[in-house]
Order: sequence, then structure tokens, then C-alpha cells
Amino acid sequence: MTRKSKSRSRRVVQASGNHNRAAKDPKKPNTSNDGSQRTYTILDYRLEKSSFTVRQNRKGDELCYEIDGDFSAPVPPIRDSQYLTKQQSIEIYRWMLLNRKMEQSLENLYKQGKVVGGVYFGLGQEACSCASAYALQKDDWLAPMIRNQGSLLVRGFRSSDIMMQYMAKADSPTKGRDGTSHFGDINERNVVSPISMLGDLIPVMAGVALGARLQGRNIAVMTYIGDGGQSTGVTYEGLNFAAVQNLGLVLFVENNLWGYSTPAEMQFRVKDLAERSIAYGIPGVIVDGTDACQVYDAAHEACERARRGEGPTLIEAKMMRMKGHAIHDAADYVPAEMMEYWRKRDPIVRFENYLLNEKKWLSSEENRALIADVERELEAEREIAVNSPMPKPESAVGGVYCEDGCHEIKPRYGMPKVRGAKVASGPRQTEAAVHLK
Ligand SMILES: Cc1ncc(C[n+]2csc(CCOP(=O)(O)OP(=O)(O)O)c2C)c(N)n1
Ligand SMILES: [Mg+2]
Repeated sequence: MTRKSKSRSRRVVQASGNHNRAAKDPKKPNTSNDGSQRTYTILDYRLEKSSFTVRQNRKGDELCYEIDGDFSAPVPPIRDSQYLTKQQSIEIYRWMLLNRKMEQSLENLYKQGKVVGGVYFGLGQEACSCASAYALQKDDWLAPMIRNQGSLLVRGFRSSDIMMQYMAKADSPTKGRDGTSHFGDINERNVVSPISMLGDLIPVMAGVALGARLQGRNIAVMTYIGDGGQSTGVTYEGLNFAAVQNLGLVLFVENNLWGYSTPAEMQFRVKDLAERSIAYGIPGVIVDGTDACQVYDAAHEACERARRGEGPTLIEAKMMRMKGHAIHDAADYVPAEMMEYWRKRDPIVRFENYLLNEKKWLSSEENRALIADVERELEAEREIAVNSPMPKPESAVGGVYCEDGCHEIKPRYGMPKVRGAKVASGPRQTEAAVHLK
């Protein structure tokens, strides 16, 4: 499909793809052809549409989940990207490998008793994290969630940063003050730290885009929300605000079929979460979250739209959380057939097969060398992380609250442009600030 026809299909209000699932009432007038019934089309990049139903059942005193559906479908091919070059595709593949192998190292560090707290994994979601962040440019912003450790790597953090953070080391990004991947960098890498309260990053990132616009720039701001987290009120508020203000938010809804032990079926009634975009009045896109090319193409188009000042896009990435919520959760509530089906759709195995056997962009030897290089890098990063000292107890009192003059917050892209106001040397004092004084 050409780019032109794609953007047309996004805005389509046409007779197909009716989302109204209510049964027809013969007593009611037929309104389907008189123009009063509106239907919408969601752009769907997928080459395979899995449909399973998970049911809750009771066996004795125990609740369990059972699944119906056809699990025999062959693994679909990777969809060729309209934008990625050979070199870029190999780079994304490398990031995905680093993402996976770093998480394997984290699991080992945890088992060796070196991690303070739990470990979160993005197993099965590496294509979504890495290929999405790869679409960002230097001046864009990213706000990852716990499954997006791959996005942090793509954005320029080292795997030793993430490992040190998990071990609460003195050289970690938060200098031992926080654990997991809860850190960011608002000075160099334009990364906002994850926020635990699900959905809260969405209005924060809308604010980042608004701030940039006031400074004369339209940028792309990307964040993620899970199938569970998207049910929160703040998700609606943040995305609605971005929509009415035409802010360049790129929201990945990571539909990994589980929110803790709650299956997607018990979380929402729409067929596809991308349908929610209709209610916000913004484009909605569906991608196979295990296909790096689809993820990249959707992210790239949404970022371009954002940079043109045309507003937000909601991208639903369908995939499966291939481990428990965190390391403490064995996920034995997940039906085995479901796990097996998605294991065959491993994003790294699929992309490796695509690069080696479909495109022939990598030979077996080059692939082996690339994997060995990633392992060498990780081993060196692990050494750095393990050898970093624990923070000194007295350091705990510093760097938590701002002190007078501890750091200056300057406009990033230029002086704020406020219509009719003369901005001489700095941002205008807001009414709220005046009241607080
Ligand atoms: C507002 C809010 N409610 C509840 C929680 C607790 N909590 C943390 S993660 C999680 C499940 C999230 O599931 P989902 O959004 O599908 O993301 P996934 O873990 O599958 O990536 C919950 C309920 C929270 N952090 N914030
Ligand atoms: Mg989920």
C-alpha cells in the first residue's frame, strides 16, 4: 500500500469496518444507508489476526483461565518496512538482542542476590520497545515504562546504567536512590523517568510537547501504556488534552494480553484497543508488536505527524508478556497453549530469520559475530556494574529536594512565544506562581 493511500484510509469514514457490535433490531428503522450511522476504519498493519478467548473457570476452590481458539496457524512473515534500510534493520536487531541478553544478565544478578528489589522483563516485547524508540530523533522525547528497558538502551543509556540501577549502586543514574528502570535524563537524552502510577506519564508528556510548542517547536513525545493501565482515568485526560491541543504525543498501547494476572478480556470490551482513538478523534493504528518493521513504520509515521504539528496518534501493539509481571510471578495462571503460540512468534527469532533467510542481509557468520559482540559488550558492562560501590550512607540526604540554585531549568528550544506578551529575559511569571508567593 502506498503512503498516500494509507493516510487516506486513516481518515476514512466509510461503510466498512463497522464497530457497532449491537444486534439489529427489526423494529427500529434501518439507518445503515441513510448517512446517520457513522463507521470508522483503523489502519491495521498486521499480517496475522489471532483471535482467542480467555475464560475464567473454577476448579474446586481454585480459579483458573481456559482458552479457546486455533493455535495451529503458521508464524506469519515479517512485513517489509517502507522506511528502514538494511543497516537500520540490523541496528534494531542488535538493540533487541542487547535488550534480551541484558535482561538475562539481570535475572542472573538477581539470583546471585545482587539486585535490590525485583526485576521486570520485557521478554517478547523487545521489538516494540526498540523499534519504537528507534523512530525518535535527537530533539524528541521518550518516557518509557517498566517493560521498555530496550527503549532506554536505544536512547543512549548503557546496559551498565540499568544494571547499576537495579543493584542500587553509587554510580547508577539515581545514585542508589531508586531501583528498577526508574530513571531518566532531562538534560542530554530527553528521557522522562517512568512514573509508577499507570497513565500519569501521558499528561506529563503532553506537557513536554506543549512546552516545546511554546518555545516554537513541534516535537514527537513517545510513551507507553499497558492493556491494564489504559483503563485509568488519567490516560483519558492526558490523551484527550493532547488531542484537543494537537500535541505530538505518540502513545503505544502495549496490549500484551495480561495486566498482572488479569486477562485482556476482563479489562475492556472493545475488540481492539486502537478503537479508543475514535473517541479521542485521533488516528489509531494496530501493529503486530512482535514485528519490528511494523512497529517502526507506525512509530515513524506517528512521529512525522507529531513533528508536523498534526497531533497525537494511538498505536496498539499486540503481543504477549512472556514472563510474569515481575521476577516474583511465575505466571502459572497463563494457559500453556497461549504461551506456546506466542513463543513461536518470538520477535528476535522472527527478525533474525527475516534478516538471514528472507532478505539475506546477514550471513550466518556475520550473525554469529554480531551475537558474540553483544555478549562481549554485556560482559564488560556487567563488570563495570558489579564493581561500582554502594553509595555512602551520608549521600542519602543530598540530591532529593531542590535547594536554592542547585540547578537551573532553562527553555530547551528557545524563548517561550506567548502571543501579545513581551518576554524579555525569561519565562513570564504565571498567575499560579504569583499566588503561591
Ligand atoms: C494507577 C495504578 N493502579 C494500579 C497500579 C498497580 N499496578 C502496577 S503494574 C499493574 C499491571 C499493569 O498491567 P498493564 O498495564 O497491562 O501492563 P503490563 O504489566 O502488562 O506491561 C498494576 C495493576 C499502578 N501502578 N498504578
Ligand atoms: Mg499488560
